[in-house]
Amino acid sequence: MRLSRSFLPTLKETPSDAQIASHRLMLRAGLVRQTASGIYTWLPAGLKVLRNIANIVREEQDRVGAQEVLMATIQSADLWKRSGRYDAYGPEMLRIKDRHERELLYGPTNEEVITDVVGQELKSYKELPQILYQIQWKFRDEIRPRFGVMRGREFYMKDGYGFDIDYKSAVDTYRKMMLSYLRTFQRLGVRAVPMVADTGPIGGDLSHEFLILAPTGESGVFYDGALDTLDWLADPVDVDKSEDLEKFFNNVSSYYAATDEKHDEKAWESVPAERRREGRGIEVAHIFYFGTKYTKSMDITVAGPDGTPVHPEMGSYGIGVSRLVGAIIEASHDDAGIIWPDNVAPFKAAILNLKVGDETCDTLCEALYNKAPEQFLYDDRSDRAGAKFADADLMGHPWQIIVGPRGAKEGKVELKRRATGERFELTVDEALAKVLDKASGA
Ligand code: 5CA
Repeated sequence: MRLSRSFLPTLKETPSDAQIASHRLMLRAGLVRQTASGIYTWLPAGLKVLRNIANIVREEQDRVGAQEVLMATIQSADLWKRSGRYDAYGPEMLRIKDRHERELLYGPTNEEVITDVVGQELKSYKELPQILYQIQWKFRDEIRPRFGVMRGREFYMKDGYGFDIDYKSAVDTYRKMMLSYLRTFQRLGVRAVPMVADTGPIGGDLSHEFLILAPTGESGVFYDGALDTLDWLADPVDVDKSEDLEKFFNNVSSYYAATDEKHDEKAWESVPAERRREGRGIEVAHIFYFGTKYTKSMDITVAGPDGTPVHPEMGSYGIGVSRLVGAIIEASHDDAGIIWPDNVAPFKAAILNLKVGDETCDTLCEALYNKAPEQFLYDDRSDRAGAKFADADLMGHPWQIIVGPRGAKEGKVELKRRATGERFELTVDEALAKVLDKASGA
């Protein structure tokens, strides 16, 4: 994208109503604009980030055998009356009436819709297990929307639902999802630690939340730093083997990790002092096993092996995709701006033309830009170099390719790595190789 022609409204001043770094930076870097309390419009660069995250989530869901669907945002109140949650859910649910006075609602979560759809189609235990997921907008009328997209009212969530014939199979599904989440977060360039959690209004008795360490997090967290060193992308877990899943789960669970609500000082003391990580965490995902809670209340059965009807066992699996944009920034920024992990960044690199109008600079920049126009943000504005550096740092591109008249004459550019500040003098081809190689996720 050419900066001179793009809609990337950056702000020099810090917006006064934004209390935390990610909210300030998302506004300043032109990622989002608020349209009503807790409701945002995603601008071009912000939407790219949201899509990059969603695509990684999708790939890792598919990898463990989950199948993508897309449910409507608007739901019928009747379904929620069937499950008994219509009254229980309270004022967070946005209730709507259509022109025929029929009661509708904007979905805060989708257990009822998916249980109804699946229940109508499944006949036999042979069709199980099934894992279905979607990436879709949700609405919760939060009493205090705050911190920008971190606690919005409308937000983008990956919600997945597992259906199994018995407890053992449901636990396998739960463990598959846990692995898929750990892989997802690692690919996103952040560490999210799974911690045993309460199940709240979703219900059930096995649950973990995943927290990213950041000073502005809403929960206190304590965990064994050894968890940060485990490489889930290299771990050869066969997700079709129950023993593999069990080994994986026992390994994760063997390390201490707890939010302040569940913290156990005695167990904590058995973690070697140098490995104790203590701080605050942002909940970016939550997984629940809740057995037959919905299949019973909504009366969904399949024929079991001996022909008698069985209520399938369920779990639900959420990732806060829009919250992750804020959480990643909380975990990865400095005074100058955002530091995007490679796989999440809206652009792999900014090309900074320090002397627009100089033929050598212009020609070199154009040639570079045309190699991968969708991956680069070409700063072709005739602004001062200082303004370009500041904007590139603010927007957080993993690389800056700096093109000045002296280097350009020799076919050289300066490459800056945003995360470390390292600088390299390189030929155009060397710079391209470095930037695009990193971009492939290697
Ligand atoms: N039905 C289950 C999982 S499918 C569920 O709704 N779980 S949840 O309530 O924990 O939400 C899943 C994730 O959505 C949370 O971990 C959080 O990351 C994100 N989330 C929840 N509320 C908000 C909100 N108000 N703003 C932004 N993200 C949110």
